[in-house]
Amino acid sequence: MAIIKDSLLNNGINYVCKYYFTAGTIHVGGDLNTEDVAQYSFQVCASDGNTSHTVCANVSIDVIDVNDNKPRILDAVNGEISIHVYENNKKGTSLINITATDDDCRTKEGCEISFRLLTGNLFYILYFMYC
Ligand SMILES: [Ca+2]
Ligand SMILES: [Ca+2]
Repeated sequence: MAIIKDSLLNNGINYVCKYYFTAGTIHVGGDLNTEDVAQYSFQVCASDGNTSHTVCANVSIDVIDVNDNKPRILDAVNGEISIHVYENNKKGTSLINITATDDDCRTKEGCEISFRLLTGNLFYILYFMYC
């Protein structure tokens, strides 16, 4: 707490006013990443200078997730998936399930990852998966 004394002249009477700073602002002091730490808890205490005049409050800060990570395809090795299939497989034969995950999906329900083929028209993907 800091006290600033100031003089005011009001109708010829000189007043000495004291301004008491009674607020403190909590700021972010580092990088926040909900994938690492989703909640912080600590105490903030206020004191008037007398050691027996201290009051504290528990502070809880929830870090809200944002979609800041790319999904990862778990079946890929160095970005590639290689499979071998027989030539006589019929149309509609399932070849491989591709599994992906996303670090943003750790705490969210309903986080979905969609799949699509960027090239070719011989193969197709039937559905997308939820993580
Ligand atoms: Ca993501
Ligand atoms: Ca995130």
